[in-house]
Amino acid sequence: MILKGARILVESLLLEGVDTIFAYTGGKVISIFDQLQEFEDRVRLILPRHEQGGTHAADGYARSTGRPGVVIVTSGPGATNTVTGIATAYMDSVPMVVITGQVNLDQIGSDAFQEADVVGITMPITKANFLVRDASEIAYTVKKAFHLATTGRPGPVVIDIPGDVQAQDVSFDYPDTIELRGYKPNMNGHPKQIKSVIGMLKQSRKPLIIAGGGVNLSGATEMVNRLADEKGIPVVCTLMGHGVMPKRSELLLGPIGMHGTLYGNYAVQHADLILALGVRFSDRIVGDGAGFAPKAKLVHVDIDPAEIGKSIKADLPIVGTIQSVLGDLNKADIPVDSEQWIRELVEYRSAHPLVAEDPKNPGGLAPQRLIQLAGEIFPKETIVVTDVGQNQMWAALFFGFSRGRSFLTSGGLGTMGFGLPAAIGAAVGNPDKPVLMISGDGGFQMNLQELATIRRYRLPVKMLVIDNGYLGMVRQWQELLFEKRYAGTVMDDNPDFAALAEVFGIHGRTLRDAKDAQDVLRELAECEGPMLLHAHVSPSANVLPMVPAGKPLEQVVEKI
Ligand SMILES: Cc1ncc(C[n+]2csc(CCOP(=O)(O)OP(=O)(O)O)c2C)c(N)n1
Repeated sequence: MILKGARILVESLLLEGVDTIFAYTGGKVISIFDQLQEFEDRVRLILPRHEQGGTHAADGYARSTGRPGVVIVTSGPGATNTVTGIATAYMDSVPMVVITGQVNLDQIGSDAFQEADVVGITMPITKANFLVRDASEIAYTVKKAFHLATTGRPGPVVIDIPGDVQAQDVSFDYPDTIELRGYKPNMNGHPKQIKSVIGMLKQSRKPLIIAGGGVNLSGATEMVNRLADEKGIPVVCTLMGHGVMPKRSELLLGPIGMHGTLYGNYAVQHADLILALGVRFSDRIVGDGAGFAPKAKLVHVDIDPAEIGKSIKADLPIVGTIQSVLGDLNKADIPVDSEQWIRELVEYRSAHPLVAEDPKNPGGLAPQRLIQLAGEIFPKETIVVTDVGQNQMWAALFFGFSRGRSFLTSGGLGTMGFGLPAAIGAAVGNPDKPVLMISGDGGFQMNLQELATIRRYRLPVKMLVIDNGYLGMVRQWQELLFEKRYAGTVMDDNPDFAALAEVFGIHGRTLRDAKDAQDVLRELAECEGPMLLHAHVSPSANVLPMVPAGKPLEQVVEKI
């Protein structure tokens, strides 16, 4: 069958099962859009208002559904606008395929109109990227891109297609298989290593599981739950590992690291055996590497061998999927003697609880309490999407998550402006689940043009904008380390976000008083369409406890 390159691309995407594409048009992708129009009944095209928004939306779609997000943008500025979104997905190992238009082959390198070296620019932030030089390569490249994006350690892949390649007529034949030399992710942990873990667990009196983003990405939450419950092993998580266990489980001790709970960090520092699952031990988790988990033997399970030993030395490295390793461990009869350890942790926890208030502003509207209330009011299947900053950490600490893929956040890159568009992607991919976006006043203003996208597709996203009049997380650092010199962090002249939502055709409400919080949050949870709640919270609230960067986990600041 002879087809044009643009048509081949679209047919290939359909054969990969793509039914949703986040796309923004332009000169070098018009022909692809034109072809997509013919398949309107099979592919939903979501048009954002900015390519960064579209890319974060595809990311939110992928994180929440487990299916790769697909993005199409034009050459030059269209492509460069996706860079932050691609880097965000790369840092958090999110499967994504980004298709960029490119200037014609003979114009490449000539500073042509809307030319940018996309392959060069995205090289360090993609799992792989390809410039397609002939239409006969399109089908194979698409097959390869989806395979790479979704297997092993997932990640974004870019396909750059020049305009004249899209117009070329060639014969179309979609490959059944591909052969990628040197690319063979190791799926199963070595039987000898599995035997060793079993032995180590039997001897341990203070075992601990650290669940990382890999647990969510690979859909292994149920398996971790089972292991923890059946063997009696307490669980802590990284920012990306939230949702690993039911929030009320006695075994769950919340997040660890810089913005972890006191009891989570205590567990790490006193454990004698740590089973780290899909964790990359970022500096935010480890603090001072030399003092991290000083008493524990470390078993590190990861699909990516490059992660093991990168920042923390593993006593027992296991390269494989969490499913395969936990499948083996769950089958094994392992008596773990951890009763006393669990009792110790429960006691420590009740002596050092999280406090959902701002001690500097008693009776004020504390953002911590607001988020805790939201966690009580919103249905348990809610997907929470945060922005970056204090709002993100308060959501992580106080909302309470019970299922995998229910907490979407930019962990690795820490991208302000992620929340709103990623919530759009989550809503597009999960029409049956409530989606709550929690954002700060600063981050919300980085991509608020996407309110128009919410309106256009009538996506029932609930938005909680936490306005503390500051770029709060940085203000917190200035309070702690720069003698309260609030350089460049004051935002006391924010717009009326509720009125702004109304301008976009979205219901908006304002909250100022703690006593109204319950009612207005209920309205947010129960209203049918999208709604924005602009909450004026206590400006002095801080994320506490916190471990300053590079310090051992014991050096906790409990009061600022
Ligand atoms: C794109 C981007 N620019 C700058 C930063 C640095 N940064 C991290 S948190 C933060 C403050 C966020 O303020 P806001 O959105 O109001 O949220 P809050 O911390 O008050 O909840 C800043 C500026 C960032 N993470 N991302």
